[in-house]
Amino acid sequence: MSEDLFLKIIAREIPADIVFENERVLAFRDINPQAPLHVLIIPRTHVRSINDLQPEHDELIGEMFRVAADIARSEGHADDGYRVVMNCGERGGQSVFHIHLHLLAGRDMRWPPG
Ligand code: DGP
Repeated sequence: MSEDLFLKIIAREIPADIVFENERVLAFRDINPQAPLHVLIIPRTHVRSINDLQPEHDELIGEMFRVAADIARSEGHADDGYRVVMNCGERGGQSVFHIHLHLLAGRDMRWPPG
């Protein structure tokens, strides 16, 4: 899968169902949803994976989690609960190399994850 896929969504070169955006982050519905609500929260700036995070990204990562919580709340899942996941690398299940936080809600989550 293209490394630049999510940059293309940010640039509106690929359509996406965007649920939230500001100057720093974008959130859109996953094309292959694994739960009734499945949204990806991404930074506008390109960071390849968790392995590439720098201290300058700390605030950005915090904002991504807060945006996930805001979306979960606005979609009615805050009280029932939900899961946020960030995959890293091939064995971690990462297929798009532009960091993204998965927000999954609307069903019971299993543990441990597969
Ligand atoms: P991961 O496997 O953690 O790298 O998650 C990548 C996710 O990106 C996966 O759940 C499917 C989603 N995805 C891939 N291509 C597209 C696309 O073109 N549009 C949207 N909305 N989601 C995509």
